[in-house]
Amino acid sequence: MFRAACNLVGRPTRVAPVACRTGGGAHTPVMATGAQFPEENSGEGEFERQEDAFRDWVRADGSTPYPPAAGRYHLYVSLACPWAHRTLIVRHLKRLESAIGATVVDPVRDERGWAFRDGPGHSRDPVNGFSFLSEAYRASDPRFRGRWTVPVLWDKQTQRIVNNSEDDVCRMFNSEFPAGGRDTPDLFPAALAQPQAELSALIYEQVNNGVYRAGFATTQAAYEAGARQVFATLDLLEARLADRRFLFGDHMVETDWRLFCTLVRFDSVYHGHFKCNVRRIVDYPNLQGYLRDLYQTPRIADTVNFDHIKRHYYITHPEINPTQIVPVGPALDLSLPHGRARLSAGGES
Ligand SMILES: N[C@@H](CCC(=O)N[C@@H](CS)C(=O)NCC(=O)O)C(=O)O
Repeated sequence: MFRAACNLVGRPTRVAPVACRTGGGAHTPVMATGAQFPEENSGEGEFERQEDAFRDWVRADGSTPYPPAAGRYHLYVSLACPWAHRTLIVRHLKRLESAIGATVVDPVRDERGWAFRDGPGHSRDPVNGFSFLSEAYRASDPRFRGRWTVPVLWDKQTQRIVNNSEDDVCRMFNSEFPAGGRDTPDLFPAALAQPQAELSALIYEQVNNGVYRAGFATTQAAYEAGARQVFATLDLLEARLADRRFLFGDHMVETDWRLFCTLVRFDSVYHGHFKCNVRRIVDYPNLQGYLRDLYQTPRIADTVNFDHIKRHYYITHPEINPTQIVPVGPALDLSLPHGRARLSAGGES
């Protein structure tokens, strides 16, 4: 099993000063333990995520070389990854499964990046026969030097990646592809555009990426700043959800699903592995009910794979968990009653 200090092929490990692990006060800089992703670590031990590199758009109006043809595009995802998970959820909610295929990678990633192999809940690549996701990146841009991330929206016709930003892919699935059913939800309603963009940005920064900023920090100060921000925002969201079923009222929008993708992983991996341990989601009554409510939305549970989630995080970040032992808990039951229907205009349902 891969246990090297650096998770990236040919990348030098940048050694940053790190504070003594005795608290967040006065620091005596000592040599850092290696960062999980050295090239995305600031001098202050903060994790600074790479930008998404492929940002072309599928457009229904013909303004790009990518029309929304059924069967033309394919999604490469990991069920462990919160960003990829959101694209899979939107694909489900918009009933695009038959128009857009999807292949799940092995949750355990090594220095070669995500791999396609047969196993429980993952498979070989039926579209291109790639062994590794890096092959899709290399085929699209031989000069690409970043991390080979999921999700990837692949175009079978031009044989290249159209887009690897989950935000873009979710918007395309919502609005550019003809939804596969009449009553699919609009996840980006025009009337909410501004407040939704603001809340989504907050949740991205402080929660979705906040847990990574805590987990991938290599100084005490950077960790504490990240972790405190996560809980300050969860506290705000707990209050917001006291009298609304979903973040914007009775109808779920994409922002709910971006929050869901972090909440559903929180008690299993972010609480322990990323040290976001002030509280668990089960300790927040409203967030816990809300998480169950979203989880119990038809067919969403099929997209949640705790085996992939736990094995990915605990095995794939050797800088954080060198033994690569995967914990047996926690015991979670997201199928219990959520008690949130009383908050809808229609009352119980
Ligand atoms: N596109 C996302 C990031 C996607 C991402 O980081 N995916 C992770 C998995 S959760 C990945 O594929 N990592 C591959 C690697 O680190 O080598 C964003 O910028 O917010």
